[in-house]
Amino acid sequence: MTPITARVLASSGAMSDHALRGDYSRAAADFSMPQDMNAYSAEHHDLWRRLFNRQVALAKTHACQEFLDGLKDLDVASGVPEFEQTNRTLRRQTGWELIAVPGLIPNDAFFTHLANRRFPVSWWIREEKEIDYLVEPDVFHDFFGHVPLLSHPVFADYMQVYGQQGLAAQAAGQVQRLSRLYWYMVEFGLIKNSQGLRAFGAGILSSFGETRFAIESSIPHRVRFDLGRVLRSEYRIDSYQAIYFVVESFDELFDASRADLLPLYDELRFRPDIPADARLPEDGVITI
Ligand code: HBI
Ligand code: FE
Repeated sequence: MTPITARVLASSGAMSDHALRGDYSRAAADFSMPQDMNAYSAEHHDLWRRLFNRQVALAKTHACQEFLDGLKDLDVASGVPEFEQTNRTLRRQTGWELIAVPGLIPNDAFFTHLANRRFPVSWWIREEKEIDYLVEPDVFHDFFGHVPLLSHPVFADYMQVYGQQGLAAQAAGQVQRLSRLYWYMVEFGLIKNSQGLRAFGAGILSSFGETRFAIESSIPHRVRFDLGRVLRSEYRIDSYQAIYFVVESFDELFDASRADLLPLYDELRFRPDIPADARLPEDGVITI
């Protein structure tokens, strides 16, 4: 395992102990790299189209309107998208831009990019046999899952604040607790509004199985968003979530999370972590 891989694994925390797939040797110091459109074969574009068409069909009934609105502007049904093409629109909409990266990158690089409105997108696409599940984020997870909401002003602001909070959390030794906010909201967040219960998390919306599970199944625990509960809640990286947190609006997520979290870390310092499958009496249970 090369030193860089060990560093990424050690810092990202969320990854189990396996070598990363990307070729990190070609990335710059900030882990960005050129997206080589010639690197995608006809099979890769065909795989993108099948993944895209399957998820778009499901998103119509399972994703929040803000995600659908963002997706509509992207025009990426025909194959693996060219990030620079998307950037021309995205920069104009919310000042965000996509950068190609080899895969998961160390927290400090990740937070620094987000704090500067740069979203890291893994350039490679999964293999056929991984169509339903893969451990590391590929271009379909990062682009289809995360990019549509970067055109939504409140969510775009929230993602930049998260990057700034990440850098502050590193200085305070609180990255593990902060990373749960990203995990449970940016990756696996649900929203319940006049439309009903809908998904906005990228980890949900880029997965056929988890999109249906998160919205339709009676198995998971769904609770009202509570910042302290999220920061203390452990999570699973290799199965559907045991718990999903539900906001009523992105304003709620932004308002609750934009405050300086340092006092909250201190308040929670001696409160133990909560197991992923725990159901607490004070949980605001959301029924479907
Ligand atoms: N790197 N490329 C990439 N994408 C992520 O989503 C990502 C990452 N590194 C760290 C990370 N996410 C999370 O562990 C942070 O929220 C801490
Ligand atoms: Fe993600």
